[in-house]
Amino acid sequence: MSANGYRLKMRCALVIPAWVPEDIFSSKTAASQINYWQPLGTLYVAAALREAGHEVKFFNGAFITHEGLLRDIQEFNPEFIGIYSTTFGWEKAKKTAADLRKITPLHPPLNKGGIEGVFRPFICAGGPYPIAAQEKCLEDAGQWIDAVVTGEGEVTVVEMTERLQAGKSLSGVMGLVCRENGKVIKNPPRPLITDLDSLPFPARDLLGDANLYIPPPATYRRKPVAVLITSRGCNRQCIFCFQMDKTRESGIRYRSVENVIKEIEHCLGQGYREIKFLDDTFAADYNRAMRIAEEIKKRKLDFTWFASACVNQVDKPLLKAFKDAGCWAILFGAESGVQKNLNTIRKGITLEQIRKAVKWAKEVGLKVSTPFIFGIPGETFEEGLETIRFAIELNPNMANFHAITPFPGTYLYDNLERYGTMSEDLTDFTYQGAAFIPYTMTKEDILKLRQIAFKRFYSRPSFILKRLLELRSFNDLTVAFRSMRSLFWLWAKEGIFRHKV
Ligand code: B12
Repeated sequence: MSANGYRLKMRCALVIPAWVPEDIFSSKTAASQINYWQPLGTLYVAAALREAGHEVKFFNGAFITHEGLLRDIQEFNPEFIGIYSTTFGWEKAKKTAADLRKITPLHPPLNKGGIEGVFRPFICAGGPYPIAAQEKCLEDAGQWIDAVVTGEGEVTVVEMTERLQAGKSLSGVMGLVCRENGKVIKNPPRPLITDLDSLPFPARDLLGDANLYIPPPATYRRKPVAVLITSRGCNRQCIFCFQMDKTRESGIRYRSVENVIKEIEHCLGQGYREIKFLDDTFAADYNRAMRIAEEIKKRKLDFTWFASACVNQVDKPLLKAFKDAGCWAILFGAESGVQKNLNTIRKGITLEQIRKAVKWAKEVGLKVSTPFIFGIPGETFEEGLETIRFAIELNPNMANFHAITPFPGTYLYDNLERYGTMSEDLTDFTYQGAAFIPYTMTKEDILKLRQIAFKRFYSRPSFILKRLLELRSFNDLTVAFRSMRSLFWLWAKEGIFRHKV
């Protein structure tokens, strides 16, 4: 027991606030769109706290109600609580902190932090929104939250818990904004972790039933599916993308191929059969990507995988190597069918490069997924229709049609007035909510384009026939049924989007 009553082995709860698919999607189509990838970032923080000797439990509100979450956390009775938040999830994160504060502890008080006689767990927030909003989160959440982690969490949370145990001030802990004796302390940002190989593997064992963490239907082949990241950061300048390092000056930090392979083997040892690589650009280093594929093949590692790459960083031999190593699908960020709009979002690719990459991927037998976005600054409704025509011309196996979103911390958010207007409602900050409206379109235009896009792309008889001919398992059948149901509601024009067109 440390001098100020914190156990040397602190009980640390890491929490994803409660949310349901209907918070983002219409109830009629949520089943065919919902994604439950593992919360990798939070699992990295969990692994770091555990490696520092703390007892860590993970509570995921994607699968527990808010009340259930509060009950389970009360039972665990943590001294340290870390709450994850995206922009969309911030209101929920605040509510979770507020209600956790109201929970009366199950055992007598230990530290001097709180009011005499009442144990007061230390609550901090982390994740994309706190990283972008920083002290604004503290002001907004008032007494409910004690600190905000303003960058990568692994080192910061361990240093924080050490200071708490020693009863020392948190002043000077890099990558942290906190409140002490009523005053807000903004510590300097923590440099990004360069030696990623030094980090313990994400604590996936804390997830409980791994089969709960399934990607959207038709985007995985085998279960359970793990997500894994082989590098951090991106050196591209897309105006809508949230990155830890806004400037991108830190570029991409790579893990060694050996370290990546070790984690893959670790996941296979845990029973995973598919891996989704979360790297923003898996092939940014061509030779490294080739080596990872060759190593997977050489070691005959039995799993299927899915990765994202940039169209001008791949060629046919690399995609063939991916295929031969168990990759079954590749996601190319196509975004728009109009070159002017690709230039506006600073994507740094051409329509021709998109056509070539999709063609090569198909030729080597990979399934292709291409997301598109509507509402690009300067985009017209007619250009939006051109993007739909381009999507149909490319004819990928999966296409998604999002609304561009000005996430805090992005270039689009920081230069908003130049481009358009933004919703005040943080729950609109999903790829569906149309939180940004360019001066050249209306919100209805964006929602209409998404509706037309899904309807035209997925209702083509050739596409439906190809999907039916590809059915191989009962799972495929359920996926097809869900997609047909969404398609029906699409046509029925009823309840497809939260916002009426
Ligand atoms: C996995 C993932 C998911 C998973 C799991 C999310 C979760 N945690 O519950 C699922 C599929 C459920 C999901 C859903 C959504 N997501 Co998502 N998701 C991701 C993705 C692809 C990877 C996150 C990751 O693990 N990164 C790798 C790790 C190493 O980095 P990290 O997460 O930043 O973690 C570090 C720090 O943030 C911090 N940290 C992380 N967690 C915690 C927790 C605590 C307590 C602390 C102190 C620190 C801390 O330390 C970590 C290690 O250094 C990111 C894109 C990306 N590349 O980051 C988008 C991303 C986080 N998602 C995003 C969005 C918009 C959504 C949705 C709204 C999508 C939608 N449908 O519309 C929903 C909202 C869900 C919600 N409850 O809020 C945006 C958020 C942008 C923003 N500023 O809000 C991102 C950044 C994508 C993007 N670029 O636009 N997502």
